[in-house]
Amino acid sequence: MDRTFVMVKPDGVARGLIGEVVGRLESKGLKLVCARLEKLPEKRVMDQYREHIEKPFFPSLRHYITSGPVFLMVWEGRSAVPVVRSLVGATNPAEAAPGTIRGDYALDIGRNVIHASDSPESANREISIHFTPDDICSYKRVDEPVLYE
Ligand code: D4T
Repeated sequence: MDRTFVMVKPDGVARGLIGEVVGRLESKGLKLVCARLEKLPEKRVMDQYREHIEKPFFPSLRHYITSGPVFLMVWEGRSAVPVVRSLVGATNPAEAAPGTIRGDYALDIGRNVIHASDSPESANREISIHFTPDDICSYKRVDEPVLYE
């Protein structure tokens, strides 16, 4: 099974959207295998957003992402990376389709509620920034036999 890293950002946590996000991914059939609520330390912000460090929006992104707790998760399921990206919607909520998380719950690219890995390689990298292998839980969902052919 594939894994992806998902983070409800400080705006999503402050707006009480953790349950909505978790509910949507659970309803899809994905399995939550790890989660933690915390304020991100500076070092992990730099690791998480390393490709954006030189970008003009990085200072405000860094300030905002450490402004309150985030909810970090690992989700498991077939094609978990593209499946979660499609549920999350376009980076700019103004362009995100209705029915997606950003399409339904956000207006501003700098307050877009959620992050999800954009490739299996990013997922592995991001999971290892925030979690150790021992943090990942292994269990069966009772609906697994009917979720997959
Ligand atoms: P994340 O990484 O949050 O899932 O977003 P995306 O993968 O969809 O988009 P991204 O990497 O291009 O952007 C990372 C992060 O920076 C914020 N951002 C982005 C911003 O505040 N202003 C901007 O102009 C851009 C491009 C939003 C997401």
